[in-house]
Amino acid sequence: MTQPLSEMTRDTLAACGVSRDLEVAGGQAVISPLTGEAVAHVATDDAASAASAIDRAAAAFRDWRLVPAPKRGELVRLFAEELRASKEELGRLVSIEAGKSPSEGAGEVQEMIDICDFAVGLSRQLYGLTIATERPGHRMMETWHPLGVVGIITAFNFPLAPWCWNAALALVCGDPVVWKPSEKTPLTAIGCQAVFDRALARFGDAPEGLSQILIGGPEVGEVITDSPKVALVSATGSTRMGRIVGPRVAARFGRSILELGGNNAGIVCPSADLDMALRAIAFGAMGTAGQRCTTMRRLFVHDSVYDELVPALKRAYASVSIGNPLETDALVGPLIDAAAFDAMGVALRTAQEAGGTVHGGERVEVGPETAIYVRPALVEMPAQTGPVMEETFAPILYVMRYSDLDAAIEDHNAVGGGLSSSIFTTDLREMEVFLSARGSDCGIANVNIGTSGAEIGGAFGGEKETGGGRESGSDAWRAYMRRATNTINYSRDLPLAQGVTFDI
Ligand code: UN1
Repeated sequence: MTQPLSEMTRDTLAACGVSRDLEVAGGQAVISPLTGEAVAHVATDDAASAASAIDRAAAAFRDWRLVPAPKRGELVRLFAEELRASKEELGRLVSIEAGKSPSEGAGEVQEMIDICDFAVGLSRQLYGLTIATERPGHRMMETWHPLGVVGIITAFNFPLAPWCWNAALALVCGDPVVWKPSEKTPLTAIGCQAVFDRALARFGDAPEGLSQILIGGPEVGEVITDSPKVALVSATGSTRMGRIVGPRVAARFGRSILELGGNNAGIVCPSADLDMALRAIAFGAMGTAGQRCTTMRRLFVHDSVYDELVPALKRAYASVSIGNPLETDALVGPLIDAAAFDAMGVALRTAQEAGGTVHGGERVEVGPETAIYVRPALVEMPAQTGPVMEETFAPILYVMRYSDLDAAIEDHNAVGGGLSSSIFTTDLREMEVFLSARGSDCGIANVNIGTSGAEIGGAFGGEKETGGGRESGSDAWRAYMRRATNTINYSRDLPLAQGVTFDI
C-alpha cells in the first residue's frame, strides 16, 4: 500500500469536510477488515448524550414540520449535489471500514444519490386522497403530516445507503433523523455527516439538530428504541436484533421499520439462459463477500441443467479473485471479522455432517494475518436441512437439485427469511407462477437477475423474519408521515353517517 491506511482514512475524512481530529486516546478502535489494523480510535456516546441528541431532534421537529415540503426537498437536493462531489471519498470510507471494492463503495454512494433524487421529486408529491362521502354537502380527504423524530439504526455491511433511504425520505416528510451506525463503521457515518453539513450550510436556515449521529453500541441503540420522542425506529440488522428492537418499540406504541436477515434463494429452471444465470449467481452469492442482506444463499437447480451449471459455478468459485480491493482488482474482499469466519466454519462443518460436499471456504493468505480473506464456499446439499435453513452472514451458497417446480417453491419458502428471491427461466408459465400468489413469498422476487442489487425505485424489504418493513422507493414514504382523515361539512345541516338520527 502506498499510504498507511490510517493516514488514508484521515485524509479521506478531511476531504469530506471533517475538520476535527477524531483520534481520541482510549476511544473505541475502528478496525479495517482490509488489514485487520485499527485505523482510528473514536469517542463514543452514552445514554445521556443520546438522550440529549433526541431532545435536540425533537426541538428541530417543531420547526422543520412547518417548512413547506418542496423547500425541505431543496435541502435533500443540495445534499445530493454534495454527495456527487464526494462520491469517491465516501466510497473509499466504505471500502476501508466494510472491505468493499471501490466499485461497490461507489455504488453505495450512487444509491444515496438516487434516493435523494427520488426524495426531491417526492417532496412535491406527498399526496393524500379525496374520498367520496355518503353525506351531502360534505367533503372527505386524507392529509399527510410530518411524523416526528426518526431513529435510524444501520448495519456494517451497507454503512451508508440504508441510512440514506430513511434519511432522504424522512427529511422531505418533515422528520429530523438520529442515526446510530454500526459500531464497526463509525467513520463512514462521520464522513457522511460532514457531507450533509456542507449541504446544510448552503441551505441556510435549517433548525439545529436535523440530522445527528450517535456513535456507540447497544446502550445507545436502547435509548433510541425506548424513547417516546422517537416516533419511528428504522432498524437494519440481524433477525436477532429485530427480535429485541421490534417488541420494545411496539411496547410504547412506536412505529418501526425492520429490515432484518434474509435467506435468499434462486431457482434455475430447465429453460434458463445458463451463461446469464451463472454470472447473476456469482455476483449474488460471492459479491460483497456474501455480506449483503440480499446475498444469494440457496440455489435450487433443475436436474436437467445441474450437471452443466454446477461444474461451471465450481470453476467460478475456484478462480474468483480474492484480496484487498484497494490494492488489487479483486472481486471478493475480506470478511468483516474473525467472528464471521468462525460462524462460516461452524455452518460448513454442520453442512458436511448433514451430507453436504463443500467446495472452498478456506482462508486465503492474501493479506496480513489479522485480516480475514476466505474463498467463497459452494456446498452441494442432498436436501434443505441444518444450516441451509439459517442465514450465515458469509459467502456460502448451498446448492440443491430439484425436479418439480412446485416442490422447489415449497422448499424455497420453507425458511424464516423472506427478503429476496430469483427465478432463472425463459418459460413464461414458470416465471408467472414464481411471481404469483403461490410463488415466492419474499418482498423481492426477480426474474433472470440475482437476489441482490435492488434499485431504489422499488420498496425494499421483506416478509416473515425479515421484519415486514419497507424502505426506499414506491410508497415507502408513508411510514414517515402520519395520516389524518378529514371530513368537512360545508352544508347547513348535520346529517350523521350511517343514517343515524339524534334529534335534540
Ligand atoms: C443490505 O444488504 O442491507 O439490494 C442492503 C442490494 C442493495 C441493498 C442491500 N441495493 O443488494
